[in-house]
Amino acid sequence: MDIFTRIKNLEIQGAINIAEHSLIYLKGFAKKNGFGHKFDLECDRLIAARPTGVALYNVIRELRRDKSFRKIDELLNKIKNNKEKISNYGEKLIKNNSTVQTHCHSSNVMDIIKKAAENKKFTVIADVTEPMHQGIKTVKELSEIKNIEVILVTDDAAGLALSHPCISMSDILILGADAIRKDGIVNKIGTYLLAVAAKERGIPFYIAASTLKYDRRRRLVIEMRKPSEVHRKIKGVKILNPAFDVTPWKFINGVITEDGTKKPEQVLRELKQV
Ligand code: RUB
Repeated sequence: MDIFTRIKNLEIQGAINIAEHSLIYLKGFAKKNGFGHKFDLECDRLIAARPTGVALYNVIRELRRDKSFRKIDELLNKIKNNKEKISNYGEKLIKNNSTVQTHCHSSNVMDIIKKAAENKKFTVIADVTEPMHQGIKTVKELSEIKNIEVILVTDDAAGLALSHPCISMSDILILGADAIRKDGIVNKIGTYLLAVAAKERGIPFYIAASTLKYDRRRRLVIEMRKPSEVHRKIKGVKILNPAFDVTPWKFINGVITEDGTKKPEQVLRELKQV
């Protein structure tokens, strides 16, 4: 199966994984075909496969300024080092005996949780994440880690974890991001609802994402996925299946980046710089 299909069908999922796999693919492509016109077309096809994923767009833009194997390796190293730094900063936010809540599957969040579990015991609540159930990937991966109690809930129950101890009250939410924009954080559908509920309960809401996800593009394209992921056809009903939503900054306490945890004002200032 080609990489475009693997991105589309979520076999390769998560913004930073998509950027990483794409770079590895482009390295192989350039070895066979060089860095000419065909290479440019391949870059365009990759960007179109995940329009919301700005890390993919940003690394390809940087690569196009210096089309070389050296640049590809430099970008791959940057992705790896950023992940490591984010996990070191993020793990400090997780306290011993606390409860962390997340949504979907973010490799940055997973790294933070795994790092924190090296010397702390805590609970992680994850929701299923309808309609494609990436939350299952999250809990399966976490079930292998000692020191963590893992709880899976439905998306509809996720709000209860913020308001009632029958699940285990969340102390903090940490989610990933596909894009960091002036208007807010773009992430898996459902993020916005969780952020609103967290604000209402006064529970800190953090995003873990590298500055490679700064999105200065004017237009935001929200990917509409297949209606069949939601339900089979119902006569007279239009089924919409947006894959991402936008959470405004007022709901976000901070962004855990490779440079440390930044307040929204700082991120907004940096987004203005080119
Ligand atoms: C995944 C998702 C993740 C972000 C960040 O959606 O929304 O939270 O992509 O992930 P999908 P990461 O499963 O549709 O790709 O931290 O790994 O970049």
